[in-house]
Amino acid sequence: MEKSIDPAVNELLKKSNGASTVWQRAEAMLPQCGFGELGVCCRICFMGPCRIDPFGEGPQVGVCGATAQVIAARNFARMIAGGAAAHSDHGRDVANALLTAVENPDAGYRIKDTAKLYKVAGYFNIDLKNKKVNDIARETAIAALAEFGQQTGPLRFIQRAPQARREIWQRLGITPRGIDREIVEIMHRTTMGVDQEHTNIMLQGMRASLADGWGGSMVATELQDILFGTPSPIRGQVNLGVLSENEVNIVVHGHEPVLSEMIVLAARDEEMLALARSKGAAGINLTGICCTANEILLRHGIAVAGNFLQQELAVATGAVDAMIVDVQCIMASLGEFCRHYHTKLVTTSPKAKMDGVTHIEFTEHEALEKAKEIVKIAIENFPNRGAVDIPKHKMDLVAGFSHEAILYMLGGSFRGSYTPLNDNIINGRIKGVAGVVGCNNPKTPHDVAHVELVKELIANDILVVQTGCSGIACAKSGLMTPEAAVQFAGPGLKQVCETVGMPPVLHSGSCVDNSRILVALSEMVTTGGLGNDISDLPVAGAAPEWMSEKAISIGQYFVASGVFTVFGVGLPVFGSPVFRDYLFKDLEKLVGGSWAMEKTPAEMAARMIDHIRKKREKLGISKAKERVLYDMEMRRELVV
Ligand code: NFS
Ligand code: SF4
Repeated sequence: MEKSIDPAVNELLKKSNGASTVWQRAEAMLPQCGFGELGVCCRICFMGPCRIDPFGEGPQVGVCGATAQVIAARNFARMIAGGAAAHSDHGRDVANALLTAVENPDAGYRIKDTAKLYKVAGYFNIDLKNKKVNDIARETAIAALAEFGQQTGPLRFIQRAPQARREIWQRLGITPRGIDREIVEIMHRTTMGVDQEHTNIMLQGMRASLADGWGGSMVATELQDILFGTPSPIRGQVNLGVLSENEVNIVVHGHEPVLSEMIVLAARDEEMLALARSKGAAGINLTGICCTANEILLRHGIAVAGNFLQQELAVATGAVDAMIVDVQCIMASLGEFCRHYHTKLVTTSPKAKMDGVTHIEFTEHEALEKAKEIVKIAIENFPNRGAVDIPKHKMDLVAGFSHEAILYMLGGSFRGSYTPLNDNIINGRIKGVAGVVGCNNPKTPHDVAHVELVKELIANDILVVQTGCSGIACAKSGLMTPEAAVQFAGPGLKQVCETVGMPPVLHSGSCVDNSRILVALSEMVTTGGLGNDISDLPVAGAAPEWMSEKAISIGQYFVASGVFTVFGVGLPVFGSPVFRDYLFKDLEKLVGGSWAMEKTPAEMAARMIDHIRKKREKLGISKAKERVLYDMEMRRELVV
């Protein structure tokens, strides 16, 4: 079987020049440790490492007496902590950049979306009267930063959730208090000899995940919109074919637009362009990998070179003059990989260095200056290019579906509203909405599950909203063009897409932008007609090819927000039937959402479609209503 559904990947894999790829290393790793894969390996203290025998023959408790469910729950909660920390620390950097924009205009940051600033300031109870934009921005940045170290809650953005949802969190005692506090408390409760009840461990797991989705990630998304603009529909291109033969290719890879936005400015700078021409290049071609690519795609229409599993292959084209990385999802192999080609790899974050790799520290205060310094490295490296092998494959897409964009697209710019969406769900043209998100994983053929799952969903009249590497996967397969509705969508969804002129699959951004989906779901509840909580909505979530701790945090905050969420590949919980059943069954009684795991896209789709059907039945919108013509008899009965 081919490694990927993407021909660009399969082509480049055939011609490796000695640098090992993620697929080769994955194969060399087989067989992988079964205890770890099942979630029942513990190395939290040094009486261990301990493992539970899933066949019931060997040890059933660790040296300290920890059961399988305690070990699995602690591991799971720690994954949430890792993921929530990553998203939230990103949010913190954005808040710092907003503060920098106010205090040091020379740094290069500007406030782009004042309407959003006023709105966000409102959530922080900042008085807007008689204040300058800069003062409001300063107060907003300081208030956002305070959310991280806050000791008593609730986090301010929690107020955006439907009341019924907030009451559930209140009752369970899982309303997040402070972003950092919830993450630290997981680490405390899961260290040796503290919380020994899987249900109680997971209450904190849920609270920390909510501090991510409705906290750190939402701070990142909203403040990025203030600084760099709220996305609206924009055309772009995707896949390795976007690399240029005759221009300087710069690939930004990682997550924080605080860096990539400045590279965008620097790459368009006249002085830089002139320098590029002086080296024989026709210009500067900026593209991206992973979520930082999604960020600049949504705001500038800048091309995406690929998703997570394509990072090495971008270098293997021989056409990348510099790859600029910041934080998260950057493979440790890149340093060695780039040594096989002319590509200059540059790390930029004080939090993320790599052995033997050039480091240019990017600071918010000298943002634009540093960005130019980095762009210069790429330009200087252009003449060193050897043979170039750029696959032809690339695809058009329309991206930029922020919650606000969906609002205006459906309701018109003067009366933005979710009413048309809700109406179309109620009348059954659209059966429901699915969020399909997350990573790639070499354990499963690249992009296959994303594309097949999403095709199945839209064929069943389910509108799909995407973020992250999953969004890039479906964009490459042509699912994010308005024409895709005609080709792939069911009759009802097709009709809606054609009327509005939108694709059946909406790209909403990076992984922190999953917070946009939370806001959209809340808006659907508020708009009315679909119940009074997120758990009443005919919606479902999926991460078909996940690999990162961040995906677990995202999955958990969707579940804790009331959404049925199915993961592919596997989940490290199957070594404890008790903990597995807790996630897959018991949670639904607590929070109205639950986890599931299915190996194939067909099974994932079936579970999601079934869930959406059940929710429609419960809402009483499952059957098409027949129009009844009242006769005199019936009218009389109505009056009585
Ligand atoms: Ni999300 Fe984005 Fe991709 Fe997975 Fe990594 S880039 S933050 S974690 S691999 S989707
Ligand atoms: Fe083993 Fe318990 Fe230590 Fe974990 S905490 S390594 S189960 S002794």
